[in-house]
Amino acid sequence: MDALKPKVLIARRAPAAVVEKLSAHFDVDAVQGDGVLTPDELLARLQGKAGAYITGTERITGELLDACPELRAVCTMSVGYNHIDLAACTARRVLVTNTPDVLTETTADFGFALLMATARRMSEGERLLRDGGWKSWSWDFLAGSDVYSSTLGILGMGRIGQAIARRGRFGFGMKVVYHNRSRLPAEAEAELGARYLTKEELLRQADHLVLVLPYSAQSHHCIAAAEIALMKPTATLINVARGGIVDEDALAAALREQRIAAAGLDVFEGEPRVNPALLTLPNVVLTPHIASATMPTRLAMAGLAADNLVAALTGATPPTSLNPEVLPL
Ligand code: 8YV
Repeated sequence: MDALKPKVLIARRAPAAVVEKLSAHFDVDAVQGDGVLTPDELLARLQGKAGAYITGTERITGELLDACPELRAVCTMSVGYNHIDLAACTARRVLVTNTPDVLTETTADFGFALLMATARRMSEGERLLRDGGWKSWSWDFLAGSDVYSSTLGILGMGRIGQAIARRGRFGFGMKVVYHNRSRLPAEAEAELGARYLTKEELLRQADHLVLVLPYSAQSHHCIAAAEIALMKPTATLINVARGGIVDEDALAAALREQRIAAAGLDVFEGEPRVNPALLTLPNVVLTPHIASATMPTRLAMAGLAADNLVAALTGATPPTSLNPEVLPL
């Protein structure tokens, strides 16, 4: 304990280097173990804290902020910040940071890997082999869909979307089409060879549709029954963004009736719970929210979140603030 140092909470088990770095500046209360604090536990642990080092599992609401008036900075080790009420933070002069850029390429690698695994039925094939179901060969045995030279659709053309587009265009000769809230500048479209479409046209044209858009009230269930109905029966749907973007019941029904060919999902509406309807389907590849999970990337994310917190509470400019209008302490 150091009465002079500001107090901060590390809300999840973090790399030793992060605890060390933060301990050099702050009086650190570090949660041990991998359990997630309940909202009440989080509120209790945040009492008297000036800073919170969190991940995507801790919800920061206006109500919580009102109950933690000393809180000045919330730094999340994630690029997504749908778990933080940014407007409520800004209104209360609480600085908020996230961890963009450092995970872009790693997440794009995984998005593409999930696309490949889904289109080429890799999980289905492995399950069949392990279960002793590989007895012979037939011309259409586990025949999937082509990735090379097909049409890659990207919904949400931010940093990660563009990194996936590059993989598709330059690595696999794919035609890239996209939809985004705002259209990319002409030079960026030319560099990626990407064509802007309406959301409806994107759904109609994509052979493989990758979801990489931020989650918000506006994007909640933006892929539901009506949208899936526009997709090709041979199409695959890949989600590496947030589970709530897809209506999972509608998706499960479409996969069951083979109205689309397959889906690859790294994110789910009720994580870590997975909709039971998805678990029984052969034509869906399911992974436990690991798109950014390489050791170098996770360490980079953790380090950036720590740098942000140090800056926010020591009067420096945090590298990746989400509300730069809130000045550091
Ligand atoms: C993280 C993510 O694994 O950065 C994000 O937004 O979804 C993932 O990279 C997770 O949210 C950890 O906080």
